[in-house]
Amino acid sequence: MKIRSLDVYIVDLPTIRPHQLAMHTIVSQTILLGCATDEDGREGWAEVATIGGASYGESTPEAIKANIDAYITPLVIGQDPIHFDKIMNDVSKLVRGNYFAKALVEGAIVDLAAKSKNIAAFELFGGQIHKSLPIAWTLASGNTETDIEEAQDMLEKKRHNIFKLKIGKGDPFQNVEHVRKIKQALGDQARLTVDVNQAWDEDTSNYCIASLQDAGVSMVEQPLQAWDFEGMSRLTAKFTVPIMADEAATSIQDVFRIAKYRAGNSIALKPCKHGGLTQTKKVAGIAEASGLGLYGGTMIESSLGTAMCAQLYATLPEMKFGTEIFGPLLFKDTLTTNNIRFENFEVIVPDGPGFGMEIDKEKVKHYARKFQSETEMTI
Ligand code: MUC
Ligand code: MG
Repeated sequence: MKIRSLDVYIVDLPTIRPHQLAMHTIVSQTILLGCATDEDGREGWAEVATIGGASYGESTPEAIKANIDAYITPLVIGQDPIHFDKIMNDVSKLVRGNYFAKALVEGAIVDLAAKSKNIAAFELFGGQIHKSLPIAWTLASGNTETDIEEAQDMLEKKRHNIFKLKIGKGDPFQNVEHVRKIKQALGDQARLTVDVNQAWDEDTSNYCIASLQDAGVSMVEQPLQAWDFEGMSRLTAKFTVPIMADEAATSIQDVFRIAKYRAGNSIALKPCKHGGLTQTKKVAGIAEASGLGLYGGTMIESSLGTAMCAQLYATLPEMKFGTEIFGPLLFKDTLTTNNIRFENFEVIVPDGPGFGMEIDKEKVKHYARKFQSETEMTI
């Protein structure tokens, strides 16, 4: 059975509260959905999410769609979806970079291939090792008291006991104070990590990470700019608190360099930034071989993108730092008719067919960008 069409939709989905990162505050998340169809009319769907236009990374939503439409779709039409790795290998010979675009295309093809065999997508990646995964929540309201109340509520509901604090916006010393207050309020009930999203230089990091370590933070994510491998290497050697590479850990070659130069002692996985699920497995292999701890990251995807992450992460032997695939819980609405289950501090891995999610086409039409006219939309 051959791939007949591949369509990409840009969707803006509102969040339940502003989500403040160092470089951008999300009130509406821009999501890309890819739909591949085969000659039987079967559909495969995938999702990648982007944060803050061009402020987080180079893959903007508009560029992802334009590059798929112009350069990737023509290479994919007429291929057999079960050959998803061969297809993406051929694509990579003619399309450089474009990791988010490749992840979206590969995901839609994988969903289609798995559905055509009536199996879960994780069966195509070696099978499911974990039925559920530990799940962190990100405290990012921009206000210390609100974050403390939110964390206490999550603990009471048994939803999360690991919290990632988004810092890096504003004065670094106030950032540290914010973390200290939250740690004091929560005590030993929860584990705290921080994500600086590249906002600090090395001097600031040296001073602030010492204080964060002292405050009992259990991991510091991407304090320096993504290109600063040497600085990350020095911080990793200096501190006992684990330093995690996120924005720096994209291609398999980047991850190999991180391993070789110890530019971080752990990495955040995200299928979108590695260029898809197959590439994510390769990244995990490099990490396993070199002793880098793994974290199941998110770009804050909705239910479909979260299912993709969960299904792939479920095939990896060990997630030393757990996961943070909380995306669906941050949105006011959902783009699927079914939803992901979160229970007892864990996310339950959905189990197929495909990624196990049913797209809600009315919702997709409702939230799709207005410049996409009804005639452009084939769903
Ligand atoms: C990031 O940089 O890790 C993940 C969770 C969150 O709140 O922001 C993202 C992106
Ligand atoms: Mg991060």
